[in-house]
Amino acid sequence: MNKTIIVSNRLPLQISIEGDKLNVTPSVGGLATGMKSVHAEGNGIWIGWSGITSEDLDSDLKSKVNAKIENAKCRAVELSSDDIDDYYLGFSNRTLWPLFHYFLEYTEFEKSHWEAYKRVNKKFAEVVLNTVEEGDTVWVQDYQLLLLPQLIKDVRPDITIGFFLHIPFPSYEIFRTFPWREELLTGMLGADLVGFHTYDYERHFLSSVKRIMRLEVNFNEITYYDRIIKVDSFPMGIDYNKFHDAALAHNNQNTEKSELQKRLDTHINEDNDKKFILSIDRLDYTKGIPNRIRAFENFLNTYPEYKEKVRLIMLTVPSRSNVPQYQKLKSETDELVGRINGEFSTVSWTPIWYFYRSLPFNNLIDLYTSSDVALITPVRDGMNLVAKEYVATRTNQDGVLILSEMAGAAKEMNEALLINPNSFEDFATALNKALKMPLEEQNSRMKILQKRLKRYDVEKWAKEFFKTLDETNQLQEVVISKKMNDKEEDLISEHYKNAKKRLVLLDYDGTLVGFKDNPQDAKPDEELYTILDKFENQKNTKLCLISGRDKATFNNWFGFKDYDLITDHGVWIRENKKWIPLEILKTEWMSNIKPILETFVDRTPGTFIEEKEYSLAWHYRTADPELAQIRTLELNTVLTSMVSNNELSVLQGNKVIEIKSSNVNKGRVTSQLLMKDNYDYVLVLGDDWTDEYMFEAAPEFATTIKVGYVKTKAKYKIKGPQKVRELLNKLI
Ligand code: GDG
Repeated sequence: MNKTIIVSNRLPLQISIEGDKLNVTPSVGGLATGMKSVHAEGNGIWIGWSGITSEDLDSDLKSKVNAKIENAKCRAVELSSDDIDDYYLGFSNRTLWPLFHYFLEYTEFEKSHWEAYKRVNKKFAEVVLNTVEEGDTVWVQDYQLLLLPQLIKDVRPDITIGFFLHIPFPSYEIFRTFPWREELLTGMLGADLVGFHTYDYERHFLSSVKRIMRLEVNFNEITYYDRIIKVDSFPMGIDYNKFHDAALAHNNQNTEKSELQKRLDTHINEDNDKKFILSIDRLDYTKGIPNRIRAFENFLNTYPEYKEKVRLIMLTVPSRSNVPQYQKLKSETDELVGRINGEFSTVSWTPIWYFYRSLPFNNLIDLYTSSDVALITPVRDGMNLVAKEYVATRTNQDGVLILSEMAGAAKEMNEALLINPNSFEDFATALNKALKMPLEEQNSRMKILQKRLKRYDVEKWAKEFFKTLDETNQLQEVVISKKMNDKEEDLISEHYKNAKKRLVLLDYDGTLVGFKDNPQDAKPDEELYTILDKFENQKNTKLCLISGRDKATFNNWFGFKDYDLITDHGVWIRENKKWIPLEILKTEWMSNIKPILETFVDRTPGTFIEEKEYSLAWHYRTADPELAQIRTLELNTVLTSMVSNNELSVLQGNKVIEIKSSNVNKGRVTSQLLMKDNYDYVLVLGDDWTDEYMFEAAPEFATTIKVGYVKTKAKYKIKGPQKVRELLNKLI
């Protein structure tokens, strides 16, 4: 039975060792809940680190721990304390975390940490590869494992892989500063579906893929050799019922009141006017804690009538306390709370109640249900589940959520009071508005928020992700339709060998050689000459290179060889070492078109004009891909209106627009060649849109092969120049 393998940095288990007693309890976090049904299904397995380093496990304890882990349908990746220091605390939390949250000043680019990150991702890959079987699906979670998808795909291309990033994906301008950016993107592109919380993260990722990897992106699909990778947003939800039901039980007093609740009640009962404002976060610099405290101070000064009336309850949960920035944040927070409490407190009122600890779930519910306002103001946050949990617990549909625009959650929680966390004014206005908001308005806002959260809960989130992953598989089938398989390759080779008279037509750029930034750099290499020479020496074989390149360049590269050459899309042919024009073409039009192309070059950095004898080409492969997309549309419109007299045509090639006489194309010249002899075997290879003319003109029995996995009239598709060379070698 096919299974789903979930992979995350940590296993969803808490393991504690006391003496010889081993305690293993399931984690209750959002991810663990979301995956519960996926994990429980069939023989689903969760792979991750147990939380105990290998140094702390002797072999006896290790087998006991592993047995418990296996029992919980999990499998452990063993990590040493060095791994944790360098991969987790180092690279994940001192490089990726600050960089992806736009804290460039905190980002360390430490080579040894990067090496550890690669090493540990490989350790995860090993365990996954030992676990995965045909037909399984792997779902990789979060920023600690960005390289894992490709490590799996390399070995098991047949396995479907999903990846979800829980933190923001930064804009290209931030991401480009990262020294190993290409490797990181390559790692992620091993997945068949890459998911983010919001559309903004999705578009930032696509923008980096376009600019750094220079890949074709069509809406939200990336073409990556023979694969299509889908990118989409899936805003993670919470276990709505768990929070809502806990709050109902709490409010109906089905459970005994906690000490904390009793204390809260004392204050609530003191005076109807007294209000609680709540914030809950891990103590992390992304959560905007110091700013929130300062903004609260400003609020009290702006609206002094709230003094002695409102309290800010701040629950900050200890996190990553061995990373220096977190230690600094802790002292800054302590100091700010101390100062403000010192400044405003009276004998009966302390403005900030500050808890630096983690509280049990029932206390969390006490806080959520007792607070009139939730003040969630991160400076950057992938999603923020606390905001959603607060809403879920408001069973009477009262209470107000103030939420930072910088949290992913803000995108789907429009009915909250959204603020810019850097604006003290926004804070003060929103707090005042929240504290004064009529119950009716609170209700109507809460109702809408709750409806959405209930519908799109964490289980739905996981389901939607899997549904899209399934669809990605179907997409894949369309792309790889016509992909040449080994059997077809053998058959082609057999036909070739048995043929009596052969015609071999080969396009050059993108077919025999890969693209270079500058077309003049895509020179033939020794290996290519050898292959072509061998073809030339085959009996009864006519080899012809057919290209849009100009005569001078081809003469320079192949002038001393015997093969036939066709250049300028079919304007010139060289047979028996003699160049003959196939067409007599006008060139007067060039002086009109060139200035137009020049204006496009001036306005589009990275583009240039190639002047050929009979055509003009505007190349844009090194330009900014988004700007190039706009400019190509513009240029096409301008040119089409100018060349409407049918004498000229505009060809859209691979990262090039070419204007040439309508009389010539590779198809016409292919037909002419075919008429010259009685061939019983025709092989045509090309990668570009202009090569489709050749495929069309080729006879029914011809073997036509498209290089690249895009729509084509050819019979087969193959991957790239390397694969072309392998095939040609096989024929000869
Ligand atoms: C990352 C992204 C994204 C907090 N204090 C206590 C406690 N919590 C629970 C909350 C909530 C969770 O921790 C915190 O989740 P967040 O989403 O707010 O934040 P991160 O930990 O930074 O998570 C974030 C998330 O991944 C999911 O994709 O939303 O943007 O940074 O569930 O309830 N739970 C208990 N005691 C506490 O004291 N029991």
